[in-house]
Amino acid sequence: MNNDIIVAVSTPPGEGAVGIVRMSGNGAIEIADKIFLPYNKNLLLSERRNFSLNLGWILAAQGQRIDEVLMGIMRSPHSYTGEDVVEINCHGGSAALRACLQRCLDLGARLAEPGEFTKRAFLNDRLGLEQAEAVLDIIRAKTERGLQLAVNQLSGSSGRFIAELEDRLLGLNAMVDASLDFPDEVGDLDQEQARLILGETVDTIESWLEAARRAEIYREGIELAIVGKPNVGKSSLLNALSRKEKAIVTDIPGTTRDIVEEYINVRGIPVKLMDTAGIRSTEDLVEKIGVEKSRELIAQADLVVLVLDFAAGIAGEDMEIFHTIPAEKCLVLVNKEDIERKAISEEELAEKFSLAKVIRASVKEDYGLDELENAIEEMLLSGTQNDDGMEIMVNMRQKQALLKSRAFAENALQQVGQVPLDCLGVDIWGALECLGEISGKSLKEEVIDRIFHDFCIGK
Ligand SMILES: Nc1nc2c(ncn2[C@@H]2O[C@H](COP(=O)(O)OP(=O)(O)OP(=O)(O)O)[C@@H](O)[C@H]2O)c(=O)[nH]1
Ligand SMILES: [Mg+2]
Repeated sequence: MNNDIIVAVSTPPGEGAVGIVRMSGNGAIEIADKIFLPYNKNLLLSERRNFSLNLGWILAAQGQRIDEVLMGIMRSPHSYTGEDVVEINCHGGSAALRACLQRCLDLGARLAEPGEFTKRAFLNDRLGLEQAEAVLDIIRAKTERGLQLAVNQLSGSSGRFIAELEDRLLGLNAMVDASLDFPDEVGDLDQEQARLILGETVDTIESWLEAARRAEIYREGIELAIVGKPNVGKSSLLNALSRKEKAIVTDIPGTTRDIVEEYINVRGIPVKLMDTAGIRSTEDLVEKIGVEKSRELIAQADLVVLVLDFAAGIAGEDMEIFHTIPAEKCLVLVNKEDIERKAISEEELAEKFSLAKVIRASVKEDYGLDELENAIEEMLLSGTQNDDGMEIMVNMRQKQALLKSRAFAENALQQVGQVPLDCLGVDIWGALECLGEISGKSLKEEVIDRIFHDFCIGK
């Protein structure tokens, strides 16, 4: 099915020092030979060493020089796709790249679909499906931590977890089959053993889903809304956390009227900060709309930092805002700790916010911000222990497969001893099949097509 030669520009559009045209398929090196004039004229690319880089010119159909390039040769099966691959390193302007691409197309290659190189790597057994998906996560990683998780995945860490699980379930399935087919020789199913295996399976999938929740935070990031009364220092906080002068800061209450957004990295978690209009009842139409938006943001955000002001004290409005924030996503930051005359006492804080995490800070003096970052990390990852060794990425598709697999395994666990063996076998097999969807062993072709369509062209 993979007999055609595919080609695409693999580098992003725009100017750059280098741009790469990538071509894969049997015959790709021969096409490259037809458009290439090497400096060492005596050697064809097809006669060159594997993994060699060859300097020369790309030629137009009439023989004019298009660009000086480096041709990289990777022969099947030792290439990304498992097929013959040529990577043409052009200069990174779009004209040279396009002309080079066109030459390959003219000579019989066809334009690759998004993700088709990686899809071929999967179909040629160079990558497991979960590894192929990790390639996408690597491309999209926003922080080093997210990248690390994706790289773990690419190196096959979750593949090993799956293989272990599958192994155990296959063993159990064999036990069931044996008791079914040779009851006289093997005897009845060892129910205790069966429960043990199924229980372990459910537990493993459970901790896997837990790791998934963690990984999702690192991959997708979270939204954090900064709310509070006017003039408490919300915009100053956004500027301090992002180390930019992004939002306008003045001592006039009501400075911020629209939502100001900025992306930061908190201990490897991509965080979208959203500074809002100070919340107060007002007759000013523009400010009113801003206040309304702030209320919407509280509902939408994953975390909300309520900023109070040591100089201003705690007013009814503060408590009103506080009560609109769901407890599990609320952090209270009491700002302007640097001022002498404080209008908020420790007793007041303890009494009014007994259940919330309260941080004393001075944005001006850069005090308390570390504690805030710690608290953000802690709240996001709370309840997800990090010591299960499962440093893996799990995407939506894989998560669905895990949930289905767990349901089958749980069902089987409950039914050991209660139902005929062949019924039990159906659930065990169901759990196995769902695991196979993660590795790609039991996936239909159209599903595979969909997965790779999320990729960019040239990857
Ligand atoms: N002393 C002191 N002043 C601060 C601190 N943080 C902010 N301020 C001052 O407080 C005033 C208001 O700061 P902003 O960041 O504009 O406050 P805001 O909450 O965004 O205000 P609105 O946009 O009007 O809702 C400015 O004059 C800041 O310089 C702090 O930690 N200590
Ligand atoms: Mg502001």
